Amino acid sequence: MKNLEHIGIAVKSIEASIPLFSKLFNTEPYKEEFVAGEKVRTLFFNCGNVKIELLESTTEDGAIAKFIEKRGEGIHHLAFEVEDINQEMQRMKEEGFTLLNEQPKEGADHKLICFLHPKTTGGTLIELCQENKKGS
Ligand code: CMX
Repeated sequence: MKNLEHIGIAVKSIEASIPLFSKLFNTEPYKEEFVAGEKVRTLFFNCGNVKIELLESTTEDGAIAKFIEKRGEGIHHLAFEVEDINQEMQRMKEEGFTLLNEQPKEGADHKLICFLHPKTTGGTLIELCQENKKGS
């Protein structure tokens, strides 16, 4: 793993959350993106070297909607950048972590991503991500 790339925060409404997070980070969001495969709207803030990704569900049965229903709004995942996502996924698998997707998939912000099940990572949903050169 190279570095913490972003922190995902689940919110009920991105629109309603903008004033709070703009005040908190003392900056405006710089990008909004709809990720069809994940059924989420995302909004990004820069905070030093780390991005903050607000996540709003676009469906009632999506991962973010389910998370908020069970745990409320708040930190949803930590995303770590890796050099070679296929290699890191293989390593994680061999170490006994449960991958939530067997192949890297396309995430927000031109990234190839893979999630690890929180039950195998001590309770935190971890995302591996790598720049998707093809998609950028
Ligand atoms: N962090 C920590 N724990 C979490 C969690 C999260 N984000 N989401 C769910 N859990 C917990 C549940 O509360 C549950 O705990 P208990 O058994 O103690 O109640 C446990 O994990 C397992 O729950 P589950 O019923 O097996 O699975 P869910 O249907 O709740 O799904 C998860 C959980 C992580 C497998 C699913 O959300 C997933 O596949 N996530 C990956 C994709 C994703 O999160 N996409 C949205 C973001 C996309 C983006 O960033 O662009």
